[in-house]
Amino acid sequence: MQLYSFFNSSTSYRVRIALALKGLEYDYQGVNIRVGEQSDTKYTEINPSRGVPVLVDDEGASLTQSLAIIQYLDDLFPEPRLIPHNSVDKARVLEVANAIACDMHPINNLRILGYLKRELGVTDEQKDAWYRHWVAEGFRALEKLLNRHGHGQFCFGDTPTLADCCLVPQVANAQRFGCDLAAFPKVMAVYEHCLQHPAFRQAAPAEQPDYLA
Ligand SMILES: N[C@@H](CCC(=O)N[C@@H](CS)C(=O)NCC(=O)O)C(=O)O
Repeated sequence: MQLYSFFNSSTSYRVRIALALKGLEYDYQGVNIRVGEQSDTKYTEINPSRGVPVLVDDEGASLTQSLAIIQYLDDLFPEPRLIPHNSVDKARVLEVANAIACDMHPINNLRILGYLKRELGVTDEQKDAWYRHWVAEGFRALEKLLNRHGHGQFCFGDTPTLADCCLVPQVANAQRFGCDLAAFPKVMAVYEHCLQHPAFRQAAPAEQPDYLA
């Protein structure tokens, strides 16, 4: 398999965690989204949405969208299972994953921040305020969800799920942007617990071949 990824892309990080949890090997193809490689003509043939990650499987099928990729991996390589079978458990895991992947990530994506600056002329301070505002909104909801329905040391239980694959990169991103996360102790406890797991450490930005300090 091949994974098109950027070291500090949170969506790539989600898939890297899933691959590491399942013990799957892959070729790492770095796409530097900081310099716009996601918009190179050759790459847009691979992903018309101009983003990472993309997974190319052993049969050559090219898949975009991190949650779809993780679901695909979970179907093909069910151990360890990241999306539970049981309907309620599955819905809880997807609830957290979607709160991050649909409500939080898209409005703070690189192209959105770039548009705010370039097209709407906001200052760096205003852009950072935008980022921090939506992170706080998102984590406020997540903190409540996890306190209500979470259990164990991961989001749900004593083994990681898709919810943890989404939570860790989102926290890492927020820390990179200097957000104060003290108001979200449950989110942070799950984050710290995940970081003790070897698969989460293997998937971390600093461990990737395209890492830039
Ligand atoms: N919903 C997509 C989002 C993919 C995406 O936009 N990834 C970001 C990196 S975290 C990206 O490539 N951004 C490039 C840009 O905004 O130009 C997924 O979950 O895979």
